[in-house]
Amino acid sequence: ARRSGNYKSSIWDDDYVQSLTTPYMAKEYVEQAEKLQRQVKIIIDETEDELDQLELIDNLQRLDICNHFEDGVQKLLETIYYQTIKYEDKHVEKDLHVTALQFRLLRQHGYHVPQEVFCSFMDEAGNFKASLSSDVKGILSLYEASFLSMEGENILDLAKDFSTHHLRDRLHQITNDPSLAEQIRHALELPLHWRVQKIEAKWFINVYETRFDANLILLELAKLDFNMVQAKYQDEIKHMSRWYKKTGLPEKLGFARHRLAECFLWAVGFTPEHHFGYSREILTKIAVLITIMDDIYDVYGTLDELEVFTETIERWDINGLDRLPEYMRICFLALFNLANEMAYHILRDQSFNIISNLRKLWAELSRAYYLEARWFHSGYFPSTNEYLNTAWVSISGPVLLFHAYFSITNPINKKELRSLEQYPGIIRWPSMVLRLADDLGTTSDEMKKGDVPKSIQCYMNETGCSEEDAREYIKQLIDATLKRMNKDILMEKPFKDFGETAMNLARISLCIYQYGDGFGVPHHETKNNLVSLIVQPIS
Ligand code: F3P
Ligand code: MN
Ligand code: MN
Ligand code: MN
Ligand code: MN
Repeated sequence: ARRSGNYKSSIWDDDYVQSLTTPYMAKEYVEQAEKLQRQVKIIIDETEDELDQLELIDNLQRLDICNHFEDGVQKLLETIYYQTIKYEDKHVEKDLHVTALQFRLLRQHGYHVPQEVFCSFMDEAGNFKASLSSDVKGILSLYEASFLSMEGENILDLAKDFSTHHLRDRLHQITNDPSLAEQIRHALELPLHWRVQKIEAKWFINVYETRFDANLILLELAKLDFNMVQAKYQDEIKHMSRWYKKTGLPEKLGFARHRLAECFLWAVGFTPEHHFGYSREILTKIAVLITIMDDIYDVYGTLDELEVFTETIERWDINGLDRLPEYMRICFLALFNLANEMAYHILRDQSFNIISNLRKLWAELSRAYYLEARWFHSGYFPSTNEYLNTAWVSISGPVLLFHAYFSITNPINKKELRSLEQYPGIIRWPSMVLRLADDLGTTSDEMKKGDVPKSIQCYMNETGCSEEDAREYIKQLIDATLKRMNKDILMEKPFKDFGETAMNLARISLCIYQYGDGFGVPHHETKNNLVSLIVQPIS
C-alpha cells in the first residue's frame, strides 16, 4: 500500500500571497535612501576613535546596511588590522570588548588574527581571569568572537566555555535590565556569526532603537533599506507563487509537502542580496522540486517505481517519460524543464554550457535518495559514517550550492568550477550542517511516519547510547563542521563571492531547524520569520 505524508497544508496560499502590499516600491524612497547613504558615508569617514570605528562597523553589519559601504568599511578594517599587528603586545592589559570586537570583525572579513590576542586576559594557569566576569559587555563580545574559531584553537574553545558559563549565570541574576537580559538570551540561543543577517537585522533594529546613543541616520537608513528590500521580496514571492500555481504541482501531487513560501525563505537566507533576485527565483523553484522529489522517495513511491525514476534522471532521458507513472512524469518533466531553462539562460548570457553539471548533480541526488529508500525498505542500519557519506548529498546540499553558484556568478570561471566539482569544503561543510540540523529538527516526525534511520538513530544503534546523548553528539558534529567552514571558507577565501553564500546555507539551516521542523511543519517560528521578512514593514 502506498503511504502518504499526511502533511498539513501551507498557510501561504496563493490568494493570500497576492494580497500582500507595501508602499515601499515608490521612487521617492530611492532618493531618500541615497541621501541617507551619503550621510552615512560621511559618518564613516569622520569616525576616528578606534572603538567608535569598530562599533560603527558592527552596527552597520547588524543593521544589514554594510553592503552599501563596502569600500569605506574595507578601508577601516585594513587600518585597524595593521594597527593591531603593529602594536601587538601580549603583556599590556587591554580592554576585552575592544579586543574581542576587533578579533571578530577582522576574522569575519577574512583577516588572520591569531587567537593569542586573548592571552593577556588569561592567568598563569591558562584560564580566563575570574575578575573579567563583572564586564558583561566584554564577555558578550568574547562570546560572539569565540564562534570565529577553527579546529584546534583551544584558547577560543576556552573563551567559548568561559563566556557561555558567565552569560548563563548573568541571565539568572539580571532583574533590573530587561534589554540586557534579552540580548544575552538572544546571543546564547545562537551566536551572531551563524545567524541569518536579514532576520537578525529586524531584531537588532528594535534593540538599537532603544539605545540612548543610537545614531538616528543609521537607524533611519536601516529601516528604509529593510522596507525597500522587503518590497522586492514581496514582488518576487508573488511571481513565484503564481508560477507554482500554474505548474499544477500542488493539485497533481497531493501526497507531497507544498512549501512555496518556506522554500522562498530558504532562498532569501541563502542569497539575500537585493540584486540576487534571479538566484532567489532559481533556488526557490529548485527547493520546491527537491521537496516533492524527497517525498516521492521517502514516502509515496514504490521501490520498483523509484528504480525507474532514478534511471530516468540519471540518463536525463526525456524519451523515457512513458516508462514512468503519471505522478513521476509530471515531476520529472518539471525538473527537466527547469534545469534546461536555467542552462539556457546561462548559455544565452555567457556562452557556457552547464547541462552536464546539472545532470550530474541531479543524478547524484537521485542515487542518494534511492540508496536511502533501499535501506528503508530492507530495514538496514548503516553506521553513522556510512549514513553521513550519503546523507550530506541526499539533503540536497550540493544541488542547492551549485545552483546558487551558477545563479550568482557571471562570468562562470572554468577553473573555479572544476575545483568545485571536487566537492571541497565550501560544498561539503555547509551541506553537512544542513543535513545534521535537518536531522535534529525532523527525525522525531520522520520516525513516526517511517523513514530511513537518520544520524541520531544510526549513532544510537552504533553506540547503544540514549537519544539525548546522540542529539548532543550531533550538535558537537555541527560545531566541528562550523569550525571547518571558518577555516576552509572564511580564512582561505577560495571563492570570493560564493564563500558568503555557502556560509549562508549553514545559517539558514540552523535558523529553520532551530525550534524543530520549521520547514515541513509550518509552525510559528518559520511563520514569524516569513511575516517579518515579507509581510510587515518596520515602522
Ligand atoms: C524539503 C526537504 C527537506 C530537506 C531540505 C530541503 C531543502 C532545503 C529544499 C526539508 F525535503 O526535508 P526532509 O527532512 O524530508 O529531508 P530528508 O533528507 O531528511 O528526507
Ligand atoms: Mn512584478
Ligand atoms: Mn524526507
Ligand atoms: Mn529523504
Ligand atoms: Mn529530515
